[in-house]
Amino acid sequence: MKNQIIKLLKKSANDFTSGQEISNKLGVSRTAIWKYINQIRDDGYEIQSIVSKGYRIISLPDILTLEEIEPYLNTNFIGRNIIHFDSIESTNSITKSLEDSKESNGSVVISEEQTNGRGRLGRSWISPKYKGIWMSIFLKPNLNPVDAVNLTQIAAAAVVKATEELGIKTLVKWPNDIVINNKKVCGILTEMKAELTRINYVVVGLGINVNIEESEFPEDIKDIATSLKIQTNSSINRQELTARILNNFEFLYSKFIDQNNIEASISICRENSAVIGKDVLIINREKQIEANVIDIDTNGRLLVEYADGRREHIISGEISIRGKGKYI
Ligand code: BT5
Repeated sequence: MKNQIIKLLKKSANDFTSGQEISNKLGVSRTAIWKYINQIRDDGYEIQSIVSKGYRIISLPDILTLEEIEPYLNTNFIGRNIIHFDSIESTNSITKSLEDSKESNGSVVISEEQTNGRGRLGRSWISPKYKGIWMSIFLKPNLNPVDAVNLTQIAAAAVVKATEELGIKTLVKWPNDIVINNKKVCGILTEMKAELTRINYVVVGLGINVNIEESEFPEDIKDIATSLKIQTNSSINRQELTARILNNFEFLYSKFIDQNNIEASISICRENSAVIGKDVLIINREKQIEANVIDIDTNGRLLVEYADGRREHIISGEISIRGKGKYI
């Protein structure tokens, strides 16, 4: 009901909409409307009310609800159901609970902040309130579990395309980071529940540092983390960026699922790679080995060459890029 009232008020833009009109159109009492209006105000909408005229919206909040993202969204199923939180431990963790809901394929969980945001291997992800996009896409793909790694590449490609549409060049640091000037602006955490040959569900978690200020990063990640705002010197519309990521994600995901085409995503990751041609350290558990990155192959694996000339295709892992005298 709240969303329907917001929609109605938005329609009449600067004009007032009377309580009677809302009541007639939505079939609820004027007292109930007054209660909903107060809840809508609590969500951050500024609403003027004049007894003889009714209600009108004065300003919209910077929040990532479906209502605010929808004007930019052109998907069929990704993000058409958005579960929005003000604050939550981790969007990836809560998304897993959608497993039993039938309509959940393509649902998206977004929180304005995460109190226990998660990275890979038990690491943590800093997620300050209203400053980023902390979201998880729930999927039930008919895929072999080994192909699920490609969903990270699809997500990375979607982020690169979406930022490009806003005039911001980002690069993919294989396999799950998006960087600008060698600093991390986005991390992706793909998790799944599967049997040997069948996926039950996949959760693709994306953390994008949008309007975080330099001073808001904790000391230990200051040198490796950045935000779109720091890099462009301007605030970015989170609602538009969220929708653009979801739009690109659906396009590339559908290509993969319906046409078995992963090349569309891989070629975006290849053309916008932060690692091809670079000397890197490949970090696997405790072991680190130097290599030169040759390419990303048609399956999304990293093709590297070691000092002894031996080549290898790497499926997943972590790498550091050689900077001036050190690895970053
Ligand atoms: C990642 O892990 O890069 C995956 C991050 C995924 C976060 C999203 S947010 C929505 C969804 N819900 C979740 O709970 N998670 C997902 P990894 O490659 O392990 O990188 C983690 C490391 O990045 C940390 O150990 C820090 O060094 C650094 N880090 C933490 N917060 C950061 C931030 N906001 N920006 C840049 N770097 C960060």
